[in-house]
Amino acid sequence: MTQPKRIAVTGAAGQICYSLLFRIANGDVYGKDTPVALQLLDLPQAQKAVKGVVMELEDCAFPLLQDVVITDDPKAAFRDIDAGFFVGSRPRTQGMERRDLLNANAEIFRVQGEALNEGAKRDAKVIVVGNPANTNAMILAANAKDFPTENITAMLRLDHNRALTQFAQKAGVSVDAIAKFVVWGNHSPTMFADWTNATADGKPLAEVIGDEAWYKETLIPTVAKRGTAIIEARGASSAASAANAAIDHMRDWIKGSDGDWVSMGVSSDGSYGIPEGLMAGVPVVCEGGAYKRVTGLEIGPFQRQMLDRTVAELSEEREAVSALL
Ligand code: NAX
Repeated sequence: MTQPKRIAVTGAAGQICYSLLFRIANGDVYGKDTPVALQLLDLPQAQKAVKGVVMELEDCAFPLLQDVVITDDPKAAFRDIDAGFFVGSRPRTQGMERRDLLNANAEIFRVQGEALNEGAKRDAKVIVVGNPANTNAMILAANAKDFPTENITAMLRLDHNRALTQFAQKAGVSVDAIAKFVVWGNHSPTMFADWTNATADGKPLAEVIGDEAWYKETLIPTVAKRGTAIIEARGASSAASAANAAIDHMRDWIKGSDGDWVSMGVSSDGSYGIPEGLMAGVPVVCEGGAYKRVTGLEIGPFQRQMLDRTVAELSEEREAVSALL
């Protein structure tokens, strides 16, 4: 059998991982012909819970799952990895200011960036899910000095997928009929779900739906507030859908996106007026194990206003954690 792909997953005892780990072990990222080994990181107090999850993984008898490591040491977790899902992060607790939350997470991702730098394969692909995902990914990249920054990405795919279904329902088409849609900016309520170039079965989506007021007043806020709506309905934050989005993001990056756009948080090259180095959601096309930014798009006044708003928030976050960059 071929060598397994070694995959680090942080926050392994958490609720997203309770779905994510089983999907990875089932071959949903690398495919049904590629064995995998999991390197699971969580805090010391969560080690027992991780062991419980691993017992359940064993009880699934996944043919592709060759090895599982459980650790509270980031260096052990990231050694020789081909991929990393950075899900674990510090949640906001009562009375905690946004700046404190940013700083607590910045410290976690500083330590993990150094460990990634020390042990991971240089072509490892990394997705940051743990919030604030974009800024955490930026800190990770800044502290993994010999690791290629383009291999560190942040997850916007859940927002992307959420919007696809809303559009498909409104347009009366299937989700895979929709192409060239993107969520720009920060994974936060300022994100910009942009249908400007989107098509449904090859026709402009805006014409198919024919209701700009719905797009601006319903779609954009619905997608932005979807996480809160899930918490209100379920009593817990998005988990299976977040895991699914992480799988989609990594699978497309590895296997390709068939020419379609997907939304990924990547380190800005300065295009579209997004300051260089910010980890911002942009449209990309994945092919041959790499992503390429979609370039040369014209940005209209409404797009500019929405983009500037989310980029301003990313700049503020960068400012708040500047000591660790
Ligand atoms: P949980 O609170 O269920 O699990 C988090 C796990 O991370 C816990 O087991 C905890 O012990 C662990 N952890 C904390 N600090 C750690 C560290 N330094 N090293 C390793 N593990 C650590 O959260 P869950 O619902 O699984 O969500 C995880 C993260 O995803 C949160 O930050 C959440 O806000 C974020 N999300 C991001 C989304 C995105 O689209 N980018 C969407 C879903 C989700 O809200």
